[in-house]
Amino acid sequence: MRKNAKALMVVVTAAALISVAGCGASGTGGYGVSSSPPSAASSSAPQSGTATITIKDFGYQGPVSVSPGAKITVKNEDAQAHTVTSDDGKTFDAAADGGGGTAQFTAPTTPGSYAYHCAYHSNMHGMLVVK
Ligand SMILES: [Cu+2]
Repeated sequence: MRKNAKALMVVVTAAALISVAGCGASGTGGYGVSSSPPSAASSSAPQSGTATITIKDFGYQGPVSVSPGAKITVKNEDAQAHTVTSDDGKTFDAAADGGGGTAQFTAPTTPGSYAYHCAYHSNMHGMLVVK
């Protein structure tokens, strides 16, 4: 009897872990504690918390929209250094060296449209949409 109780706890703990790990994907729900434990958990869930803005030829390329608080990587494929600087100058500011340099910043947690520019090249503009 003790063995059974312990086994049940293991199953419940595993189910809890899986439901936490899969919070980004809309699950089918209904694990329930039955004779068959959840198995073959899908490992193909996309990471919605990250995004990449690529800079090339003095222009920003994607993403148009990200989720709140997403970790955004800036990848600079130009030879010159560029930045992704919010137009208000304080929400985010990331500088990436030329020649493949990268930088990271965290997207705002408040949904909205955030215009940004390059601090070095005033003709470079982009828009980050958080939703
Ligand atoms: Cu620039």
